[in-house]
Amino acid sequence: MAELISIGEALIQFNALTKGPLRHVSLFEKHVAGAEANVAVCVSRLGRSAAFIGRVGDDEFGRNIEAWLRAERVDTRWLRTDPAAPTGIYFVQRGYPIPSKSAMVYYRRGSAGSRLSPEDVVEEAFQGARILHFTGITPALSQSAREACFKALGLAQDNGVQVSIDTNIRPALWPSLEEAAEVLMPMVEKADILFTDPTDSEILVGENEPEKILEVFRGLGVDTVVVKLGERGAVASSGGEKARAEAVQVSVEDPIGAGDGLAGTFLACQLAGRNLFDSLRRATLVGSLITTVRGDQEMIPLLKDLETVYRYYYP
Ligand code: KDG
Repeated sequence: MAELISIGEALIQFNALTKGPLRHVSLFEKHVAGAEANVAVCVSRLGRSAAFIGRVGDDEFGRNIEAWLRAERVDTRWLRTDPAAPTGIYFVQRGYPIPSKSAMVYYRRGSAGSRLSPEDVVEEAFQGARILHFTGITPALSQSAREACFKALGLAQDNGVQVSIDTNIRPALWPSLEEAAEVLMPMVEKADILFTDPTDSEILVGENEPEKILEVFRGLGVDTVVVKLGERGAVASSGGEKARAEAVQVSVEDPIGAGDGLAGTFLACQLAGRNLFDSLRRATLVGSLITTVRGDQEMIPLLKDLETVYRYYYP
C-alpha cells in the first residue's frame, strides 16, 4: 500500500510557449498537472510510494493523465474514469501582467475531477498509509468533492494516518473568500502538517507575517506548519523546532507548481525520517527548480538528482 494518499483533480495544462496575454499566444505546450497529482508524482520520484484518488473523463486527456501517473509509479487503482464528464483543462498565461508571474485560466467547471465523491474514497487506501494529502482546491470543486475530503479526514483519523493540507486558495474556484475560510478552517484544524502562504493565511486567520502565521496555526493544534514565501524561501515550525530556508536564485520561466514541489519534497523527506531543517531546505530547493521550466512536474528531481543538486548549492 502507498505511504501517501493524495486526493484531488488532475488536470491537463496548456502552457503558453510565449509570454504575454493569452489572446496573442498561438502555441501551447501540454502538461499533466493539478496540485494533488503534482504532490503524488513528487513523492514517488523522491523514492516514496504514493497513490492518487480522483476522477478523469473517458477521453484522450483522461487517458493521458492515467498513463502519465502510472509511468511515474503513482498507484492509480482508485483513479476512476467517469464517462459522464470531460477531463478538466486549464491554460497558463506567463509573464503578464507581472513579468515573473503566471496566471491560470480554468476550463474545468463540471469536469470529471469535480465529480469526485465520498464513494471514491475507500478505507482500503488508508490501511497502512502514513500521510493523507489534499489542498484547498479539492473542497472548492463541488459539494461532493468537499464531502469526499471530510470522509478522507475521518478515515485518516480512524486508521492513524497523518493529515497534510496545503491551503492553496484559488479565488476563481470559490463564490467568496469568506466561504473559502468557512469551509477550509475546520479542515485545517484537523491537519498534522500544514502548508500555507501569507496570502492564504490573511484570508484564513487574518495574518500575513510569517512568524505570526506559524504561531497562529501551531496554536490551533497543527503539529507542523510550513509557510511558503516564494522567492524568499520558506519557514517552518514543528514540535520545539523552527527552521528557515532561502530559495536559490534561478531564472524563472513559470512559477506554477513550485508550491506543490515544495510540499511533496517536504513530505517525502519526512517519510524518509529527515529532520525539519533538512526537509525544508530540500523542499525549498525543489520549489525553486520547478520555476525554471514550463510545466509543474517535469523538473521534480529523482532522489539521486536531488542529492546532486543539493550538494551543488550546499557544498
Ligand atoms: O499548484 C499548481 C496547481 O494550481 C495547478 O497545477 C492547477 O491544480 C491546479 C489548480 O486547481 O489550480
